[in-house]
Amino acid sequence: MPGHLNLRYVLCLAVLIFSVLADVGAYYRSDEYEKGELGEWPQQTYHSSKIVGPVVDFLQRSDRCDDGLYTMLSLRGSRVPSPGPMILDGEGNLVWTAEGYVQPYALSKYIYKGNDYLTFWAGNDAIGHGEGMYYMLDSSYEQVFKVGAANGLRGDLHEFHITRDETAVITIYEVVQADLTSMYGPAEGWIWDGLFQELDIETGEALFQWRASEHFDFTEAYVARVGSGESENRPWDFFHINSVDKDSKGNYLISTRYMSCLAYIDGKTGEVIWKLGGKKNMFQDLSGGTATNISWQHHARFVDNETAITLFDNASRGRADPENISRGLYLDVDQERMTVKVRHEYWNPHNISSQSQGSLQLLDSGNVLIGYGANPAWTEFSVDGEVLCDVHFGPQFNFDTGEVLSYRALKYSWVGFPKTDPDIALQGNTTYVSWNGATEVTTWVLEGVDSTGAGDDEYLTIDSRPKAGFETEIPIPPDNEHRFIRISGLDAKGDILGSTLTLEWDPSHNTTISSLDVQATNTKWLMFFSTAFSTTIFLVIAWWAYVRLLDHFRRQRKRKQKLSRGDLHDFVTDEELSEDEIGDNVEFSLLQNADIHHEIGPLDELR
Ligand SMILES: *[C@@H]1O[C@H](CO)[C@@H](O)[C@H](O)[C@H]1NC(C)=O
Ligand SMILES: *[C@@H]1O[C@H](CO)[C@@H](O)[C@H](O)[C@H]1NC(C)=O
Ligand SMILES: *[C@@H]1O[C@H](CO)[C@@H](O)[C@H](O)[C@H]1NC(C)=O
Ligand SMILES: *[C@@H]1O[C@H](CO)[C@@H](O)[C@H](O)[C@H]1NC(C)=O
Ligand SMILES: *[C@@H]1O[C@H](CO)[C@@H](O)[C@H](O)[C@H]1NC(C)=O
Ligand SMILES: *[C@@H]1O[C@H](CO)[C@@H](O)[C@H](O)[C@H]1NC(C)=O
Ligand SMILES: CC(=O)N[C@H]1CO[C@H](CO)[C@@H](O)[C@@H]1O
Repeated sequence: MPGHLNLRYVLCLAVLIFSVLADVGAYYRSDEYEKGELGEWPQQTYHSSKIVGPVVDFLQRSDRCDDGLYTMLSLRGSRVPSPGPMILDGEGNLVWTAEGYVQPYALSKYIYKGNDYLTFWAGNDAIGHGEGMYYMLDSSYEQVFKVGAANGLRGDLHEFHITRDETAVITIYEVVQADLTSMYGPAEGWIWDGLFQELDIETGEALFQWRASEHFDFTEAYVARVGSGESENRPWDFFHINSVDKDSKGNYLISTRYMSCLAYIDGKTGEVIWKLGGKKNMFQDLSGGTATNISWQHHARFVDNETAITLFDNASRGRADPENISRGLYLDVDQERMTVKVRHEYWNPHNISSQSQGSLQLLDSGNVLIGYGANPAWTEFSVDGEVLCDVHFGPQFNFDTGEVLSYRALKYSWVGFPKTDPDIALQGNTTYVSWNGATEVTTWVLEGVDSTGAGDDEYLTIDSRPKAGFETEIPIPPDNEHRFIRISGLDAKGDILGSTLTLEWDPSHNTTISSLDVQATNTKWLMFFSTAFSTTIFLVIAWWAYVRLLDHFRRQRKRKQKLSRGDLHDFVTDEELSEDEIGDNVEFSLLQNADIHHEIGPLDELR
């Protein structure tokens, strides 16, 4: 079997080398990668873009994972210099990322009012939960919605889920006072209360709000209070809500990490209808305890018309401990009979124990995708638990260190038409092209003209290449005679989706230039010209003011002169002189008079 597998990977690798012309591409079962010899966060840079992309290591791969969907990560961690929501293709190549959304959580795709949106949270996550905003970008990556929690509260990172009712459910952590005597604490203690809200996305108003401390006993928590709860600065995080789903009946399914249970909440009264797992589990476990012994779980979702629940279980209770290995759970839940049964369990072949975060998604293909949260890994299983694809986006050597991670790992279809132009770089006789977020380009066409300022129809095709990875390389053929080149991106139908800037190519020089340089230079020139322009305007105004001032003093001088002499009163009155509109002619004539009569003497005395 190993021989057979090796051949398969060699073939995969060969295919990869031939199809990916510029990206480093993915690794396959790389010891170097997993030992951290390729870096704490293996990454790749590109010629045509300043973006830094990830490099993944496939530990296992099957064409049964090739469903055309994209992997959505919210990449962050101490080794990730540019955290951001991130989309990868089936080969592990970068498709899109955006800087400036820090720290990103829970990148997902939803259809909202008929349109596709990328959705995620970004904000301050320093305290283990967060204070930030919820973002929705459309297919051109324009930010269409930026929503916060309602009622003056701050939106937490753990959930941003769009419901079947086209509303959003989000989580909130709020510091409030609570009587902690049941936990041997102060009567006027402090807790991090766990809330969730259902929001109207357009108005940002809360349609429903629920608060854990009103419905759960503190004694149901598995997390120790010791060291917290005594002061407002150190509230006790007793509940730790981390997912919210809404069903067709208008009720909610929530997950509480520190009570190790799922709860079903009445959508009208907020009453807890049932609890699954934890100290007050209400279900009969038909799997002998294996369905209800969940712990520190995440991402609970109703599936199969609400007859089943999927979740990511055992984000172990402390630092990674091989004794408690994370598992995906697919549970049959009978809400009438109040029974629960394990339909499937999903185990990572490398026994990953994730102490936090994680996700489980049922895919349309029938496969199950698990994201390992605190650990940079995702695994795709067949529905009955066979491992199909096992992928790391950080070395195993560093697992559980928080150096590279993604809150959830999810797969969705996505079509992106960025508003930017594609980026081109030229190095010697080689061109490179990339277009952050453009999913529909299938072919890159190298085009040339003989002069700048040519119209689109004057460009002639020099060569073309199928799009490969994030960045595609196209050599300029030796017989090319066009001095100016650009690259256009074509979709499957052959329509042009966008063209790069035109660069000048000089075969006698080994030049290195990219559209980013040109844009930077343009920006510099723009800055130069705008600075020059504003300086000129300033000087003109200053000169005008100076002349006016000079004028004013001159007039004053003249008036005083006249007043002392009296003989000019016949020509100009005091009133006229005091008026601003006084004519230059009069002034001029006065000056002339003064000069003619050599009457400057008395003025010197006045100074
Ligand atoms: C709890 O779950 C684990 C993993 O599924 C299982 O091996 C174990 O037997 C369960 N414990 C009990 C008490 O049922
Ligand atoms: C889902 O279940 C409800 C009743 O529980 C039933 O009326 C409905 O037809 C089911 N829908 C599907 C798609 O199976
Ligand atoms: C493993 O699970 C047990 C409960 O079965 C729990 O008491 C223990 O703290 C867990 N260990 C870790 C390291 O999470
Ligand atoms: C994973 O754990 C199982 C038992 O829990 C063990 O048999 C297996 O060897 C472990 N695998 C690895 C890769 O450590
Ligand atoms: C580029 O190609 C031309 C021929 O078209 C050749 O003369 C030149 O040396 C090449 N330049 C580099 C940097 O390879
Ligand atoms: C062209 O320049 C690049 C870097 O600027 C260099 O890596 C490359 O070797 C040069 N090629 C030739 C043919 O001189
Ligand atoms: C697989 C595994 O280790 N499961 C553990 C998950 O957590 C529960 C509750 O703490 C344990 O009972 C299981 O053994």
